[in-house]
Amino acid sequence: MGQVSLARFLIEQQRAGHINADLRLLIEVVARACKSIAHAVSKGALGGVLGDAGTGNIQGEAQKKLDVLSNEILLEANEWGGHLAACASEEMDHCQPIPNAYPKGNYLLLFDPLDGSSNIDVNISVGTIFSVLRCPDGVTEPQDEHFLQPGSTQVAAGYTVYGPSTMLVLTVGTGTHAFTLDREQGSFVLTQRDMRIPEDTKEFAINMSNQRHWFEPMQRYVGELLEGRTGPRGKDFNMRWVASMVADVHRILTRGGIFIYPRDRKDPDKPGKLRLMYEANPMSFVVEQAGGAATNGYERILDLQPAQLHERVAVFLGSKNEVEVATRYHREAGDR
Ligand code: P6P
Repeated sequence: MGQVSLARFLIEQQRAGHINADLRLLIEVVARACKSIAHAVSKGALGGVLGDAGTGNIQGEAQKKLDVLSNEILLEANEWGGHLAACASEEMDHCQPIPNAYPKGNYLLLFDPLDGSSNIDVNISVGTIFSVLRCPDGVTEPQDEHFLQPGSTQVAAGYTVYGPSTMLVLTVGTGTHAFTLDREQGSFVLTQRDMRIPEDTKEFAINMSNQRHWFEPMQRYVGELLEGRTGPRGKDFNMRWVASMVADVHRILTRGGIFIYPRDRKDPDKPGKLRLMYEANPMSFVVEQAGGAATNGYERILDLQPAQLHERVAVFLGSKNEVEVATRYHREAGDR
């Protein structure tokens, strides 16, 4: 059988009854926007889009020119996506209703247009993360609160990693599948159907420079990883930290591992650094559909009820058995 394009894969999913035509169109629109972002990112310094934009996002973080450009590409793409009721971006303070969608608007789209963008100026992989929710029945002018649905209600999620190759990884609830951008044809081609994360691992991903700020369960858990075969875990571990969640998660989807961004004492009232709606929920859906697990150190991320559009959360995700070990340390400690 010849190559399966993303378009053909989505038609397969629609014929099987897993998605409808509106959701198929929405995913194709997002994929097309990611192709445009890939083109802009690949130009690097030649595109005149590196460096800071001189603006800040709602998190108070400096925006890169490519953050702003990627956000504009995704917003514009969904203006004529036609089946969106509204979209929300990590780069925008509030959600943005899509005027031409009423009353067809069936879906809410959330995205982090360029995650890990602090790496863009040093030519390290970055990515776009997206999440699709249903628009609640009868809502024709969605507001922020209509986006506040648990991650378990997502109907689609995924990311595009702009690396040595550009890859789009997608789930619509029927497994996690990887597509590689064929630049000659300008289309995403299915290169891995049904990705599976190994249940055990010898590789962890964390920013060790925060160690002195961790609560006791983290100190104990990571301390035992570092003891290697001489310690209670009985095996040596390797460490990787790209500081671009899309790149770290893609590695874990491909060969296993555990990604950790815990809450810590630096800001004890903040539950974590990563955004629940734009990073943790979509990545947790992708990881679980590949046989992995994702918790906030205590409970399943996809079960969390969001209270705010831009709320943050601690993240432990990846190889199922390792995530269970790390989560058990926190539950036993009980330090909520
Ligand atoms: P740190 C990027 O800013 C990001 O949101 C994720 O992509 C990444 O995993 C994390 O933050 C990196 O955080 O503190 O190591 O720079």
